[in-house]
Amino acid sequence: MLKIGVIGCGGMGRSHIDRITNRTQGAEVVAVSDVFEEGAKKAAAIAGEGTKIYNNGKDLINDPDVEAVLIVSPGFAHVDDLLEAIKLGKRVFCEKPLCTTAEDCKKVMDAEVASGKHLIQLGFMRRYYKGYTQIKDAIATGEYGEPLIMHCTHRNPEVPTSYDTPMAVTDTVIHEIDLCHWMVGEDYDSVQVIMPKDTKFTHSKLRDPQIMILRTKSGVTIDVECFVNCKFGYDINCEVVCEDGALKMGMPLAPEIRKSASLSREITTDCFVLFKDAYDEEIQNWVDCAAAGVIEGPNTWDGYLAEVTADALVKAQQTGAIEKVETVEKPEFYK
Ligand code: ISE
Repeated sequence: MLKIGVIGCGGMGRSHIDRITNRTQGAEVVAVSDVFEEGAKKAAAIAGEGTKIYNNGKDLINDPDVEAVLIVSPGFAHVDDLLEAIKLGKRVFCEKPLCTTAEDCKKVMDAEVASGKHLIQLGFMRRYYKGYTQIKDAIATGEYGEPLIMHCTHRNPEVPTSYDTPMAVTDTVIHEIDLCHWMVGEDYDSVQVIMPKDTKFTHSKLRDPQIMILRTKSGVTIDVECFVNCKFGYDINCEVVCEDGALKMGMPLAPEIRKSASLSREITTDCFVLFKDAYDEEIQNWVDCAAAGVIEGPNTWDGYLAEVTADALVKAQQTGAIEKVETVEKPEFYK
């Protein structure tokens, strides 16, 4: 049984605690921490009697009963806990982002490389969604030739009024940033953002929709429509155009309904409904891999690359120009 400590007991933290406690094989939550006592108590109650409660991440990481750490605190708080866990050689699952600056991501990456052990997995759960894994597996057969173009849409029915223009990158398209480079097995060269006409449902601090364009080092060109007040549903699509065929993600299974002279199929409005199995799968995979001492999912390099690419996209939102994605050389350790 892998004994896990969870840092951050908000909605996402509690959802992971429920997942580990009720749907994950070979793991249990033995400790939780949060600066807000009430949240920590609620979370401990999900994990069950005897769960230890801390008010800071450092004490939880240093608890000898905690073998592995799940970090679900706000992004700006990740860096210190990641460095502490690396110091103690404890395995970590860290929700996106790795850290909120490229500099902090690099610090964490350097510390992990120096430790000589792969310890950190990032919470980019879309890599576990069947729709995407089917396309990635199909590309890997070689039957369709090289990928050339990707068309993606990332639509949310609506977002809170606190959501602003940069968040379209840092909260939303951050998923495609990780997913697309993983699908084609390449890092990015440059990015650009085009702002179409705004929807009447947005406000002065949010350009919506946006079209983001990412080019990989070999020239694969990816367009992502990000539309977070689309109103009609949580609608995620992806098509990879290859030399010998085009691969489009299937719609999630839902019955086609014929009624009153029309044909319809439900689109969910909730990302946790669409990606429920993917979340379960990513945590189970992390637990299984922790037992075997490996990381199969997104790693610290992926977290660093996502942060640097996101910074370039936020810059491109302001300049309208093509912006370079400038990373350090990928360490041998992650190749
Ligand atoms: C949210 O944080 C997510 O991770 C969702 O997948 C994304 O669709 C949404 O736009 C984000 O705010």
